Amino acid sequence: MKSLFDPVQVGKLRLPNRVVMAPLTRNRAPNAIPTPLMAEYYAQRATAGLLISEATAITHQGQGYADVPGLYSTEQLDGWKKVTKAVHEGRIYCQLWHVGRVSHVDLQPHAQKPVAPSAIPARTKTYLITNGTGAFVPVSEPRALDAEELPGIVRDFRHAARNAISAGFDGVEVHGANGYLLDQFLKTGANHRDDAYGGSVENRARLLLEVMREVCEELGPERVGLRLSPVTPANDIADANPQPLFDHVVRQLGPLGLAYLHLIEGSTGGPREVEGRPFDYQAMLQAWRAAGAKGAWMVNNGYTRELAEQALAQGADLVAFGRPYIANPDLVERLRANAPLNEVERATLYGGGAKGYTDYPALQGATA
Ligand code: 8OZ
Repeated sequence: MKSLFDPVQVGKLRLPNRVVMAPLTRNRAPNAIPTPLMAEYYAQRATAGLLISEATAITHQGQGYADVPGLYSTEQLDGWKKVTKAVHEGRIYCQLWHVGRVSHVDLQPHAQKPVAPSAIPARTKTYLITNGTGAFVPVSEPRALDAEELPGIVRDFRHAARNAISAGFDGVEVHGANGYLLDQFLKTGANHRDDAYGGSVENRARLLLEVMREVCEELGPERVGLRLSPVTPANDIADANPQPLFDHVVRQLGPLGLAYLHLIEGSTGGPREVEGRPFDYQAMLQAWRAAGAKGAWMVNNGYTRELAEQALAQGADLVAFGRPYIANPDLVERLRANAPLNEVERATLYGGGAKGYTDYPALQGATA
């Protein structure tokens, strides 16, 4: 029987346990530059088997929220170097992000329209900070990317992956989930293209697979993971028939040799079952394995210690915890001791400083 507290090999890394800190957007990087406070926050959580950074924009065009970090300037890389150094003996991957249509002209280069597979606005909000005050505002109307622009996007992912390694990360997780650019290409609700990147399942999966192949070529697949969310409604995303879509995606990914695949089960940060959107994750796992995948299967969304142990018994290798990690820097130690967890304070989730960020207490006497 696997336990959450067993060591496990993931790509190049030997993880001391199977507890993963999920990527968590916290909007505390003014001008997209990681700060010393962020270094302290990640270092506090470094007993996780693996830390995954908050979503990090691969380019200015990939930005969609105020004060989220980037990975495309020297200052940003210098900021990240302090984070990876502070994490020290911990292990940390960087999540590579292009938001696509989930953005606002105020956040885009030259106040241009955000880009998307098709010019279909998402009925969702983003987060802007104006004169120090944060607010959720509707996203801007996007423009459809020309096919000629897509090789540039693939290159941007590859370049950001290289930057992540130069900044001291152990690997990268490509953000293919939650209604952002790669998920927009995958799904019928956002992709109405009639070229080689729209229409059939094969065409809609093309951009994601091109990105994955390029990033694997750049770093070696043992330093690359991918996050997917087959049925989440996050950011107004939907697909008419997700099971065959993700079946195709994992069959194509199988031979690549990824370090891991990270699945958000159900609605991101919400119910694990989405009404009207049934999905068989076990079938997806079997299809990935049948295609030759040896990487780790990481599950996420609403896990408790008990649910996590059940998932491990059913074929999962790693369990990612999101909100519990915001409020519990020593989550591994608490889960191990079956100790109570601190509750998350909602008001301090996005933006601000140390309050609700680095001031959540560890267990009394714990050496986290
Ligand atoms: C919450 C707020 C803003 C962004 C995601 C990167 O859902 C995010 C995100 C979450 O993947």
